[in-house]
Amino acid sequence: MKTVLVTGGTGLVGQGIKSISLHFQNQLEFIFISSKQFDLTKSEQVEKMFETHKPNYIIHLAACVGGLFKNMNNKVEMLEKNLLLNYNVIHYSHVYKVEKLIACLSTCIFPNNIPSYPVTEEMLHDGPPHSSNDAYAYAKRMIEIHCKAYRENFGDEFICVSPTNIYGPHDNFNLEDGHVLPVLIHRCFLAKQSKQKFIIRGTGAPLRQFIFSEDVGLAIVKILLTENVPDNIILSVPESQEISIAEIGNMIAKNFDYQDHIVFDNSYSDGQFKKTVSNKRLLTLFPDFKFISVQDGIQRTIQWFLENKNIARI
Ligand code: NAP
Ligand code: GFB
Repeated sequence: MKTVLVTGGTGLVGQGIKSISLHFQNQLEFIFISSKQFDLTKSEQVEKMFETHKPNYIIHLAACVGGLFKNMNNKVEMLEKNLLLNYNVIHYSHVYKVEKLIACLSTCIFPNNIPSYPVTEEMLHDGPPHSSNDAYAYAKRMIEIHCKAYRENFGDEFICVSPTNIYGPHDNFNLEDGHVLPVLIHRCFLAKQSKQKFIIRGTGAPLRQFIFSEDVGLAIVKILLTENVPDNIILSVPESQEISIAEIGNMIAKNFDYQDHIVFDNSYSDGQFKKTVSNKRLLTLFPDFKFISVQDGIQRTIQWFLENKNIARI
């Protein structure tokens, strides 16, 4: 039985992996790590983590993560914490002879100005990312450079995945730091509770592809168990499922029966307008991969939030 250590195991994606891990219980023993056990920005704690668990595989999810406004307002923290913890995990994965490492990039780190969409994996370094999250983006891009260096110099199987906007149970619903989908769920809940307007920041025009956390978890574990995969794989729903922030807000409001109370506040930034990505490489690997629909995903996420709002990150 191979052991797979999941950094960031208590987060949105980590919990997504946990929810599908039973399907792989005959092949993998999962170890889910949180920052309370090991602070990965500290190299001595990373060494201790490897000494303690000696994992065969690493799924590296841990990161200082947030939505548009957290990225815009905390660039130094996003850069320094992510550079530190990514360096430590990748460096010591080599030192402790990890057989396979999968590290997480993101579709928001790709170049902002693309001559023609969709974005594909080869475009990663073809231009600067959107200014709203450039600090986070460059810290993430160094993961790809670092893994590539270990592949070229030592033949390590260190590869990356690039998820698009992820949502689901155990997300960060904090109104300032969270990503748009969980924030709009939380804000719509509060608006209805206090009979206030449901405010959606910006114009609502920007476009996104939203993927449910369990789909990301399943894709990552399937990639882990597949030999000779490409060194970077975008994890996204098809381009055809790209949706505007306004449409997402309306879908969320309809779940709360509150769609007549939506107001857009365009004094706030829209951030990146679009970042349409191709999932061709993923579907070439797994032609039968089925995605949970955004309608079902939103319903499940709202239900989780309502049942867990006392323990959720708000
Ligand atoms: P999340 O819910 O915020 O979880 C982040 C995880 O990282 C938490 O488990 C946290 O542990 C851990 N962590 C943070 N700082 C740490 C430290 N210093 N030492 C050890 N652990 C630390 O994030 P997520 O949404 O699951 O994201 C997982 C990965 O997917 C990240 O690499 C992110 O960049 C990437 N990604 C996310 C999205 C998205 O839309 N969410 C999209 C694309 C890519 P504690 O909870 O114990 O503090
Ligand atoms: O998920 P999000 O915060 O980040 O989405 P990105 C931002 C979009 O949602 C902008 C609109 O167009 C915002 O104008 N929006 C509307 C809101 N209301 C709100 C609100 O109350 N809060 C937030 N946050 N947005 C993410 C990166 O970029 O892309 C992540 O920040 C990750 O780290 C992900 O990499 C893939 O989609 O712009």
